[in-house]
Amino acid sequence: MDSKLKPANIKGELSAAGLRIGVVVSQFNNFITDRLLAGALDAMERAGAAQSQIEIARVPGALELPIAAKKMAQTGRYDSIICIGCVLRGETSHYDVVVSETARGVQLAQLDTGVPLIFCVLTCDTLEQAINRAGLKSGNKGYEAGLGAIEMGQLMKKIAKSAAPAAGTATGSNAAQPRATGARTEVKPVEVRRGLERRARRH
Ligand code: INI
Repeated sequence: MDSKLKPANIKGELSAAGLRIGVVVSQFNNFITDRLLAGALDAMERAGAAQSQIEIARVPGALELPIAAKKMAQTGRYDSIICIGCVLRGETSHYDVVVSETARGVQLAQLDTGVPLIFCVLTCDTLEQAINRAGLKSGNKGYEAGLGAIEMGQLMKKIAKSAAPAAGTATGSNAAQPRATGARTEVKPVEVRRGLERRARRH
């Protein structure tokens, strides 16, 4: 039976208005990553982005994407960040490590900082497969990532806005919390020392 409930839907528009987007691009396999970057820029331009709204950082390889993206996210300057890379099985015996650590690092960084990190890392067996995903048969994954960055950037703004109470109405545990800075709560060295001392006294 269909429900009569019609809850509000929150969706990010495909408009770059008011957004700042970061892009981190791996130079390894740059024959592919340059094409992915071109696809992402094309999508953002079509969504109305101006050059001044986009900043690009270059890293040596896919494994360096997470730390650079996290550093960019922690500045608080970006609404979303695209991570572009290409890992080819044929070129490395540690393919699985590069792929899984890159994906894990990007996921951790976005959850840590609260800034959407769009994962645009091709993981292919052959160069031909990568070429097909960077502008030929299977479209351009960079283009999809560009749209994803715009949509997520706008969605996060909307969610933040809908969660913020009107002036003077903040109440209880649902009151809006200060915006996350992206920094993890650090345990101060002195607190660690005191904790250890307390434990030592108990034994
Ligand atoms: N980096 C990639 O982006 N793609 C690859 O296919 C790749 N291979 O084949 O090894 C690769 N390795 C480099 C790695 O990402 C780091 O840059 C390097 O290990 C230094 O930390």
